[in-house]
Amino acid sequence: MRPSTMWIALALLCQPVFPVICRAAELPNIIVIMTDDLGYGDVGCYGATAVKTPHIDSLAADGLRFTNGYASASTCTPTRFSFLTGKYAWRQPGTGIAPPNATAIIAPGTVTLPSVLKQAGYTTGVVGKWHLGLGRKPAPDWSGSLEPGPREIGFDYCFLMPTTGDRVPCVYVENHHVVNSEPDDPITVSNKNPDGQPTGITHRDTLKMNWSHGHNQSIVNGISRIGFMTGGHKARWRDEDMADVFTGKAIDFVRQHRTDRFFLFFATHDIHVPRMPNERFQGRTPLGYRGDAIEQMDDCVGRLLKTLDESHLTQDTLVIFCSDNGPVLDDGYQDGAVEKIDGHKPAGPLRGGKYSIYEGGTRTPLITRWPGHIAPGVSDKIVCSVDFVASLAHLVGQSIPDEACVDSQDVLPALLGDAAGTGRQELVQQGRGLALREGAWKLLRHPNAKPVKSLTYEKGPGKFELFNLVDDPGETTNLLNRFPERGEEMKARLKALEDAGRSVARDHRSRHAGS
Ligand SMILES: [Ca+2]
Repeated sequence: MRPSTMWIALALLCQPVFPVICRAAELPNIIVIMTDDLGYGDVGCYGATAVKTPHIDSLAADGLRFTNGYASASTCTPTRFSFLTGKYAWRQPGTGIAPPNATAIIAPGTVTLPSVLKQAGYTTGVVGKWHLGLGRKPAPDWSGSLEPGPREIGFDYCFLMPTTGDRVPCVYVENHHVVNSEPDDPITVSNKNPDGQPTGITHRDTLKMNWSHGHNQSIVNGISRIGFMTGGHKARWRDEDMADVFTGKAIDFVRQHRTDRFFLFFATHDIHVPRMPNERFQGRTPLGYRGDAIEQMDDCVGRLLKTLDESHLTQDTLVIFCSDNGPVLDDGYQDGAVEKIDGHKPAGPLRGGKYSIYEGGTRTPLITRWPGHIAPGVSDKIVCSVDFVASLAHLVGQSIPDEACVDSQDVLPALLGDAAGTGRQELVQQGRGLALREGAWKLLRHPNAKPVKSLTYEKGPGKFELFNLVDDPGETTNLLNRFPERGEEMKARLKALEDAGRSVARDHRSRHAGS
């Protein structure tokens, strides 16, 4: 069969099921850029003026910018868990913010975004922040093999920071091993000082960046962290180089696989604390290191996009840009973020931020770009990173078993801006408590826990609140007393979604997608 005949036959064959892919001669490469703690109002195309983000703005200008794009939770680990597994993290114990010695949270064999894409013939890689645990219980073997990890859930390649920059171990991991690990300088990680080493408390006056709360144990690169580490002296990172290291690895991955079909999950550490941008970015913005880290992150995005251009892959690559949760200013270090805020609104018009169940916690920048397939514009459709598994499975023509990815809805038409794409009709959001969004309406169910001192967390006025997000995007007016019936209906619906153990219908994955 001649190639052209083959494509026509293939197109006819798959037309009723996969109308999207049949518009393309080949499936696209896929890059998901997930930034860290970047708020709805933190980039230019979402209204920021105190920082310049030309590369992210260009993605939005050439692609689709969502005004109702969500992370599934307002902290790192649960959002990343949901993104990869298509399952709300609150359904699975042990998916809270992972400590330094967390072992692998996603069990080998779990159906994940990379495993689905790998099945479709993609070469898959993850570069950047992991924060989903590595190795087996009782604790990772930092001087040995860190198995299982990303490679056991569908990634062919990984280059990681194991948790986050504010906690030990401060080393990179490539595939199953710490980079530059030496047998005669073994790495240990613990929550007690094992050798009387200097800490952020005993040697506070030596720190290059002071801590504000917590973050006062082992000192690495002049910054004190959460947890204690020993050994691995040649393996320890320099924070100022981290963005360049990750971007270099991401670029290498694209170049190495330019002739393959690839999926890259590029998880920047910026703009999580400790914000310690490279010297060439320090002082660039009036917002202090938090703003400088935003511009550094934008530069990294630009370098990755430039690599696509140089490799002639821009037309053949679907790029999705998102954040893992909303913004926070003082998250444990005194880096000037609070003092230099000067009118910048990290969450834009939204209330709350990281840790919060208000919109600022989970509604974040979300942009899709695929030249020739996504018409540039702005979408108000509700989509969430928990949906990427089912949506991208649809794109590449893979089915997902009924028992897997139980909260991932196929919103592919909305992600591509198709006129028929209606996005989600309802979404459960996770912060301190849960919330249910149904169209314009949002019910918040606060925990009974005591308020936590935080710049972004506010205890609600009662256990429940009800807002109309179209009329009141800033969640200022609780309508529970005015619309008690709606409140009761949504309380019952939230409870039903919890009890059902899934939110996507068993028999037809796309039925609720409004696709
Ligand atoms: Ca985060």
